[in-house]
Amino acid sequence: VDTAPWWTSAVVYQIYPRSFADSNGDGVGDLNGITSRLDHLERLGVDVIWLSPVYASPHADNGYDISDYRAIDPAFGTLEDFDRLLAETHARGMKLVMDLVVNHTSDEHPWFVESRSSRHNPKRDWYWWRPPREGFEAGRPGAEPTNWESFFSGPTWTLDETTGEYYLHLFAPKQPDLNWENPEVRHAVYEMMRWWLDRGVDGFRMDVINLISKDPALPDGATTGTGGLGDGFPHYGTGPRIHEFLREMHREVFEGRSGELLTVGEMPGVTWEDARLFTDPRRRELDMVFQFEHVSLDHGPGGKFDPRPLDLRDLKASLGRWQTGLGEVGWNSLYWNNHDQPRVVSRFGDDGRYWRESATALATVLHLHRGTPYVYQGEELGMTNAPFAGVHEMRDIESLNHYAEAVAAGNEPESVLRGLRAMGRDNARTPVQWDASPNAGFTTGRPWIAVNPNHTWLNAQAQYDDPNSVFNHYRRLIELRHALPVIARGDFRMLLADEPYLYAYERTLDDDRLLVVANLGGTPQIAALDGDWSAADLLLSNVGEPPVVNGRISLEPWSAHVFLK
Ligand code: TEU
Repeated sequence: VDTAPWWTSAVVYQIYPRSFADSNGDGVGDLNGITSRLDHLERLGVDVIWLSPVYASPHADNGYDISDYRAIDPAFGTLEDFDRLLAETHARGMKLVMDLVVNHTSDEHPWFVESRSSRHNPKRDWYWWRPPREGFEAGRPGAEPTNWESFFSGPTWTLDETTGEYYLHLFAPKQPDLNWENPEVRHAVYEMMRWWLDRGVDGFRMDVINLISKDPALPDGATTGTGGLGDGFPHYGTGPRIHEFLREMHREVFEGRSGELLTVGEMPGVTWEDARLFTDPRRRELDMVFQFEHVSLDHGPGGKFDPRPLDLRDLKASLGRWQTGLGEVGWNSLYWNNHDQPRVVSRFGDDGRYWRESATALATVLHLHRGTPYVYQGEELGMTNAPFAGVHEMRDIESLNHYAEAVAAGNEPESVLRGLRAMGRDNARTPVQWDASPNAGFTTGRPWIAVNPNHTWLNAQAQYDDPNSVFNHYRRLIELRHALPVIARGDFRMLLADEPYLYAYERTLDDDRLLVVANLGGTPQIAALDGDWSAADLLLSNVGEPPVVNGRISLEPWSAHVFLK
């Protein structure tokens, strides 16, 4: 009997609603736009949709700043539109997972409006309020209660004049952190989660969920940050009560509900050892987590906006470690892209000469690992980074803040821009390219961020009927996971770990052996493998059958092959 959870053979598709499809011509994607494009997802064959936030929000961080957890933002539609999208998704046999952003709210959420109104308000303790540092006058530099640097530049504390105290925000000042030490906060969150599950949603992707437990002593961090600021991560990342909180959430929200739900925790800085604890089914915390190790390997000495070329051996060592670490207990999420990462074909592939080959080779390598693959909108088309002319074409608060800070600190604007062009989050946020028409079929109005000019040839319409397209390659990868238990559940063994351009591994289940071998570089390679693969079935290739003599397989640039024997 197959007792593996349903999500071992499932593939998730992430929608960033603002950039997916606009139904009313205001230049911003919306729920009805998504509903109108569900055929695309059905055709691709994905099992689950994860919807980035669609709740009421002032949009300081594109919806990751929520002012009402039980309302749909008018920019995206209405609750009625949402219910229709959910029903249509279910009617097509797919599930829908919501984004849960509960490390922080918007500063415009009524909870925070009350909390800031006076030191004695009953909701005061729902957020992190602290007086200025001993001996410092409120508002002066250095008066912040800790030296922590925000993810979006500057200190993590903002002074509120009303009460003369500071509040904590790990992200923007418009994203105050909730105080999870307070049980009222936790139970308000659980109640809201039950409300959405009762409405029919199929689970949650939990935003920065490993940051919710802070060390209440709030110690300073080592001063590594810009302008004398410090790294607070050791004091809020995977903090002292995180496992307790997630177990409580599981008990209060998920216990006794259908086993068909999905929970995935987004966890910057998480190690595989922690991840194994979070995803050990006996501990009843989460189904899987998003880790960040493999998308940090190209960060340079100056951080993410100072990128360096990826060494493929580092990538294999990292992903291989996670495969092994979560091999017996726990479960991996597999992703190259999301709304926070540059496009993978531009980042780790070749978006010029070998655009199609590198997009499909990278997809092949990722999808056949052990774990649940996530496809980010447009990735299935091989969408690329955007050619931003300057910062005036960028929209993301992280990029804009970083630019202002780095230029004020005396850096050359052109060199700051280089980092943003390579690594900025807006690369992932340009509209989905549906067809070759002026706004790529995304909107009839003026898009909130420019459409990539390459939509004239890179678009969904051009790929549906082309058997060799990136889209059809993703479709076949998804089909393979559905069809073959060895992909869903087989063991993983990395091969040729020291080869700088080859990515090869074996999956085994009972008598089945699956071989994935890819050349992730622009020159021909030969993979010398143990055993004879010449008689094995070629299940999938992005360039056609390769010459195989016993265990020696000749690989064209950016070719990827999947064998079964
Ligand atoms: O991201 C959390 C996170 O740690 C980073 O990926 C972040 O996007 C940033 O790039 C750090 O350099 C989540 C959401 O996915 C992101 O969109 C939000 O901005 C953030 O949390 C705050 O809610």
